[in-house]
Amino acid sequence: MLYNRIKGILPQFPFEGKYVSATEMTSGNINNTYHLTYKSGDTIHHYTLQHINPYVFKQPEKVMENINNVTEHLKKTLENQGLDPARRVLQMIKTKNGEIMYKDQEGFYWRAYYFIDNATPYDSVEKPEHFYEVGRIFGEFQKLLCDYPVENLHETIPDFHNTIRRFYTFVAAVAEDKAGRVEEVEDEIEFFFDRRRMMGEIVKKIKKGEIMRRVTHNDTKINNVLIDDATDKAICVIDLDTVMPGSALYDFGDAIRFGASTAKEDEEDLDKISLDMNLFKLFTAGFLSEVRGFIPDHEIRLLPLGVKVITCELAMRFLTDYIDGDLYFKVRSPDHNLIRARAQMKLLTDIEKKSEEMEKVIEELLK
Ligand code: GN1
Ligand code: MG
Repeated sequence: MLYNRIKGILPQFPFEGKYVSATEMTSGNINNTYHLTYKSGDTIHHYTLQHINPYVFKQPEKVMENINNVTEHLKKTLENQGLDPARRVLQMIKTKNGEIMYKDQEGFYWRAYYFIDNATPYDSVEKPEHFYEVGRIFGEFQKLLCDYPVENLHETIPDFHNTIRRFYTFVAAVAEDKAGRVEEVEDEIEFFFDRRRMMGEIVKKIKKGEIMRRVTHNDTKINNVLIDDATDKAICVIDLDTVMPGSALYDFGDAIRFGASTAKEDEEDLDKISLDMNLFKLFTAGFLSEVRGFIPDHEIRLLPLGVKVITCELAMRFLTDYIDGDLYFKVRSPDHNLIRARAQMKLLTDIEKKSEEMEKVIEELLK
């Protein structure tokens, strides 16, 4: 039972009132997340409790240090602009001992946040104008952090978007064939060999200094943005686990990969999957409304490359995990990672066809 899993953890945090209920939130692929309800008198309190995945996050203290630094900076910047950060920035709750996380008897880490009420993280675009807002708030996220020193952040998952390294990790997984699955995915394997040069283009541009390393979110899915129920405006960027030094191209690309697809990330019917250019336009307009001025035009013109590279990266990460026997991502069936990989490969094929069209949209918006 869910309560039994968390009952030893709850007293470690200063939650207000009496425990009422807990439900598991299942949209994440990595951590276990619970929505808690407490009550004191007539007042209801909501919290988010998370168990951090130790396989993925080897140094949770560093993850939390990054989150703490970034949220403090966001808060101060908003306050300096005369804005109230209360519903706009994720707020951690320290343990009763004043720690940033609680380490349980088995050595696993837990953390808690205030839950932001009357706002929704959508898993897909329900109203097109929401996607403009998602673009705008991810652009704003970049803007609010553009004066934060990148070198102060830990690289909590080293080489997270180092797609050249990721390709070699993939090749090593194929060679090892831990789960005996390689034979059945030969076509898929070839797909990535065909794209290995393209996949490395952003890494090379960063190395050459052609594009800047920035503070990036690195998991810009639409469900990592809260949309205010009353105003339909994006109010808060959540899931700051992978905030690290990175490239704006990946943040832009990942948001498009997930949110502007006509189907779910793990859609089995490949005919349903394509890139929705209307959603691409809306997101891009929102994003550019915030980043023009501090992201130079030559970098903005590379945003479609970000869409291609990140979709290829995700497709290859899902296939790698399938080949490894599902060690990294949570799966709901034995072939879930293969389904995800094939869906992302189909999406990439469509993205490749629409590259020029994406570039045209950007030229129009730059005018
Ligand atoms: C993972 O668990 P979630 O949804 O926050 C993954 C992202 C992937 C995403 C794909 C730390 O994020 O990189 O893009 O799944 N997070 C990590 O849905 O690997
Ligand atoms: Mg995440």
